[in-house]
Parts: sequence; structure tokens; C-alpha cells
Amino acid sequence: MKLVMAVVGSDDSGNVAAALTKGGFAVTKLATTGGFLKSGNTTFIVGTDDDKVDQVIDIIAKQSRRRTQLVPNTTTMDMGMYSAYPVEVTVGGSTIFVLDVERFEKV
Ligand code: 2BA
Repeated sequence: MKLVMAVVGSDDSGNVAAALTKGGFAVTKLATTGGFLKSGNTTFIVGTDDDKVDQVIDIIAKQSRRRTQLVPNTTTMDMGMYSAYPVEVTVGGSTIFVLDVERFEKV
């Protein structure tokens, strides 16, 4: 058995949770905070059979794919003029750890 721990951006966490549950996986969601940006993210804990780990990773990857998004940006120029143009930023993506489970019990 393996434990999949996945840190997912908050924007994608709802879709990831829904897709994992639909796929028949037992999921625990933790509200977490990234140490660098100090913004909220979600950590999923999924205990599953070894042969289903790839399926879990595929679901998470599909629902939280790294993609680019245009966001408004304003720059102040000389003589009080403003220039507004969109900037492309990367959003989404997940960080996934797979750990061996030494013992699993439900008592
Ligand atoms: P990512 O590498 O995609 O990481 C997104 C979030 O995943 C991280 O949020 C953290 O919560 C978790 N994470 C990533 N790698 C991890 C690991 N090895 N162990 C445990 N948790 C891990 P943040 O810490 O807020 O980082 C947000 C983004 O800032 C990172 O995106 C990365 O692009 C950048 N970043 C993180 N640490 C950095 C550093 N020391 N210097 C420069 N950029 C950094």
C-alpha cells in the first residue's frame, strides 16, 4: 500500500477532490499553507493499493494542470501616464509525494 500526498493549489482543489472521489478513492483534504508564498493550498492524503498510484496521480495531474493565465497589469510611466497591459502568469500544478505504508489499520 502507498500513501499519496499531493499539494494542490486552492483553485483546483475542488475539482481534484471531486474527481478522486468519483474515481472511488478515499481522500482526506487538509487546509495547508505554502511556506514560500504563504498563501493557502490544499494537501490531499490518499491511501491506495500500489497498482492504483498512477491512476491517482493521473487524476490529480488532469485536474490541476499547469497552465498560463492573462492577468491585468498597470505600469506608471513618465508624466503621470499609465500603461495597462495583461501579463501572462503560470498557475496550477501540484507537488506529489508517494510514500510506502508500513501498516494500515481501521479499528
Ligand atoms: P511549487 O514548487 O509548485 O510548490 C507549490 C507548493 O507545494 C509550495 O508552496 C509548498 O506548499 C508545496 N511544496 C513544493 N515543494 C515541496 C517540498 N519539497 N516539500 C513540501 N512541500 C512542497 P510555496 O512554498 O508557497 O511555494 C510556491 C512556489 O514558490 C513554488 O511552487 C515555487 O515555484 C516557488 N518557491 C518555493 N520555494 C522557493 C524558494 N525557496 N525559492 C524560490 N522560489 C520558491
